[in-house]
Amino acid sequence: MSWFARLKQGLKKTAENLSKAVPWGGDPEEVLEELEYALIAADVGIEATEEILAEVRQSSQKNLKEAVKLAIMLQLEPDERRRKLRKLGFKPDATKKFVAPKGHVVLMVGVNGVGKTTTIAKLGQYYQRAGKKVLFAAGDTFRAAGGTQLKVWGERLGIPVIQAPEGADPAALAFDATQARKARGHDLLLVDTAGRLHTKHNLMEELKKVKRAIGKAEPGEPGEVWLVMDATVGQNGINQAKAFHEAVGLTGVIVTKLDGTAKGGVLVPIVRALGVPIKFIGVGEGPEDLQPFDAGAYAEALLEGAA
Ligand SMILES: Nc1nc2c(ncn2[C@@H]2O[C@H](COP(=O)(O)OP(=O)(O)OP(=O)(O)O)[C@@H](O)[C@H]2O)c(=O)[nH]1
Ligand SMILES: [Mg+2]
Repeated sequence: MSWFARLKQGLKKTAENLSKAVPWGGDPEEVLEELEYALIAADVGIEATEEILAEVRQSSQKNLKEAVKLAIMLQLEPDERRRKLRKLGFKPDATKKFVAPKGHVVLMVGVNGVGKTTTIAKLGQYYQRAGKKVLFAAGDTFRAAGGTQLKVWGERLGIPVIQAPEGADPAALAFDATQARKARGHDLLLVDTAGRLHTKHNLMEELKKVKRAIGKAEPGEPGEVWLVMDATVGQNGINQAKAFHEAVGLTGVIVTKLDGTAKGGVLVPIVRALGVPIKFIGVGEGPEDLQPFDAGAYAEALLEGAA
């Protein structure tokens, strides 16, 4: 299956509402009314939905579907690109783009069960295929199974894993792993952390300490702090995301489990609330199901996805 076919397959549940419930080709006002409900049902959020409708109404594009694709894409792009895109019109870029991390250490954070550990494994494979020498740090020292899970992935992929005994200080492990990366000459260190609720003060403090420890071992690192979010939680995940952003300063978001939800529009309010780009999306459990995020391909898949 091609990359784009996989994306369409993964976004099918969300795309179904947008392409089926909306009477494309009918009376434009009726189309926009149905579109409004469909976008809200997809968890795009009321504010963004209103902006999308206003953008479509102002558009010189006669084809409503194309105008909607551009409006969705504009919601997800950084400001400078947004201005350019508005001039250019909708040109989906369904080519796979490479996501180059800043620096050498990526810290992965998020609440329990969102997909952090499996995403690290998938990212490990992604960067390995791009020719990078990857190292994992099993920073989930909270549960013995957390470290073992990453160890198994590491063995399968041929990626070494820095581990510590259950209950060990995750900040000490992160410090150790960051030094080891430099000493061993690996290009990229992916640091796993135990899942935690954003409301648990001591656990959020622990996360800050992990980040500081990485910076002590190597100034300027971690170059990236990525929050993993579960799309099935929809807009309820936004307050969680804000709390993580406040605590550790996110540089990117990875949204997983888009295949399991009709709320795939949630990417829009996430970007609005955090002002942080989406780096990858997960559209299934397989390693190929983690894809670099491309707003154009996403908008295209949402509007053309469901058969
Ligand atoms: N369907 C689907 N499942 C996914 C996706 N990403 C991850 N998962 C599944 O989500 C489950 C939990 O994944 P983990 O990686 O263990 O989650 P975690 O965030 O590390 O969990 P904790 O360490 O307990 O906080 C696994 O069964 C994964 O296969 C996705 O994009 N789609
Ligand atoms: Mg985990």
